[in-house]
Amino acid sequence: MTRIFSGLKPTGHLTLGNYLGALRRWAEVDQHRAEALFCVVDLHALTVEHDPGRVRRLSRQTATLMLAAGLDPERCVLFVQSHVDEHARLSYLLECTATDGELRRMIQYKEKAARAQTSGQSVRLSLLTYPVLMAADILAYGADEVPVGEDQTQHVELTRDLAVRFNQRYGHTFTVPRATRPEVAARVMDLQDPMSKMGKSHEPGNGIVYLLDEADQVRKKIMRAVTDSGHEVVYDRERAPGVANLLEILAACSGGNPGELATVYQSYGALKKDTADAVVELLRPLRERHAELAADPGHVDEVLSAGAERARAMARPTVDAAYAAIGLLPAR
Ligand code: AQP
Repeated sequence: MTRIFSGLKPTGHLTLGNYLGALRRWAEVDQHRAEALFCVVDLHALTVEHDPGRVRRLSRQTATLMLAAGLDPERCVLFVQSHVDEHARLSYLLECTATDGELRRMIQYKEKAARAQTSGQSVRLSLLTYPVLMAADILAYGADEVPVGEDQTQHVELTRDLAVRFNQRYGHTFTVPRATRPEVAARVMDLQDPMSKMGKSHEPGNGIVYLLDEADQVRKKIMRAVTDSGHEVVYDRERAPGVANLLEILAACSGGNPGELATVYQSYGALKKDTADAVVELLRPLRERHAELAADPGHVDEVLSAGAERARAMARPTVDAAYAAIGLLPAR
């Protein structure tokens, strides 16, 4: 059976981009067709300046939202990365497989390092090695597929390179995974700056729709979205990125096609109104279920504890095999 792995970083409140680009498909499709592991990748949240209490709160909130979105612990393994030591154990071996040059070429590293420097912060070494830990997350479980949004494709490519290199040098140990992407909304853009993606760790503002926003806030943000200088509703990511973003969001919510939807609208106002309605309706059940689950944090913790136990048992044989293959003396 196909095995899949994916995760969410607790670096901020989850956004509409995280939902449309990742979480919704995990819940609606992936957990039903494969042996699936979904993880709150909390170690990745430490690669940038962070508040310890906030990371802890966001980790539980992220797990709660994953359950609220429909991830079912009977169908998939849901857990927190730092609860399973195998991720960090394997990451070191992969650091001994990756090169400095290939990590410095990662686009996310360049963008986040530049952002840290602009705000006067030093760049943590873990920001550079982050894709190696991500490779360990995936390879430890022998995942065949990694469902991610567009921004993570380069990291999955690196994971493939490391797996192939390790296998060639030390003998076959890892499954070589591939990235899979949603057909629409693989990259939801910021509503106020449609040239940059809607990111959960970005400065909060009207450009970002959070999954836990009240319906009124969602409506206000979408109605205020930056559109383009013309009046015609066309689907053109290059020349009309603001309108294209709204069409993609609407298509993702309603199951339509952005190009075809463009022909339906005569004005930006009508497009915004329908998009706002569609997003509010999409998020309503998720917010309601989140409220129920958040009232019982003990239940969420039990799910995470059982998930970590299952994940550990799945990862350990592969990580032990990698330790042996690379030349380390087994502990007795
Ligand atoms: N704007 C987006 N559109 C579509 N998909 C998106 N994803 C993130 N933003 C968008 C997908 O959501 C998953 C979350 O991955 P992550 O938590 O590791 O964070 P990320 O990819 O770095 O995205 P964020 O939310 O922008 O986090 P920050 O701001 O901390 O960097 C991935 O599958 C991602 O593709």
